[in-house]
Amino acid sequence: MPEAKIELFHYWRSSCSWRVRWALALKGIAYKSHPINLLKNEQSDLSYLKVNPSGQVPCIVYGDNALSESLAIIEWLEELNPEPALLPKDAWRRAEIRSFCTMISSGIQPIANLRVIGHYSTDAEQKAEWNRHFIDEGLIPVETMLRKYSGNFSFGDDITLADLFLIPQIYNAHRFKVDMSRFPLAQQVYERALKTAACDEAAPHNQPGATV
Ligand SMILES: N[C@@H](CCC(=O)N[C@@H](CS)C(=O)NCC(=O)O)C(=O)O
Repeated sequence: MPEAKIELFHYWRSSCSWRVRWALALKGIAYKSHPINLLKNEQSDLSYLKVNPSGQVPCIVYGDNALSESLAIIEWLEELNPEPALLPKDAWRRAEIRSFCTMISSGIQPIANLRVIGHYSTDAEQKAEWNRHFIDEGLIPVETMLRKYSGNFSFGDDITLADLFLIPQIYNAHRFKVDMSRFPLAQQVYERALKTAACDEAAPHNQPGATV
């Protein structure tokens, strides 16, 4: 367990924040919550930029230090509290899981980020169509990987890092009305994961400020 208390800056509906909240819940690590309202542009407040110059969530503060980027945060949590393990012992399988996560964290999520779609259009339906298009396209290789690796969850029958990245992305796919009948394995894993306690605890509807 960490000696200092972890502080988490996050937004209830942010998929990247959900990844970190889920890892914290799985590893039983308590944290102090600092909601940052992205719709009120609080991520651009000077006070927050002093914590995280990238002006994005999530970010954690631990003692005198701050750490951004969900993958780096989760891998640090994994080293701090190795159980339950989010990555398997086999080095090649770990690399495959990281590859899967990166398809989502680099290939899908950034294209649908608020600052990207806000620059593209101010029209709500145009923005939704943009998200729908890129999430749909990005899920094609994800579903192909699931065909090879999935069991009850993305990689086999245990929750791994891969699920922490997949499930929040599928939540957003539903939000933007992606046709999930095209991605049956992703949908099955999503439904199963939502029933697990740690995933639910970290889910958007259980966060401060949630409006759904
Ligand atoms: N690569 C970063 C991405 C962080 C990110 O894009 N966060 C979004 C919410 S999911 C955000 O803060 N968006 C605010 C904005 O676009 O201004 C991570 O994995 O933590």
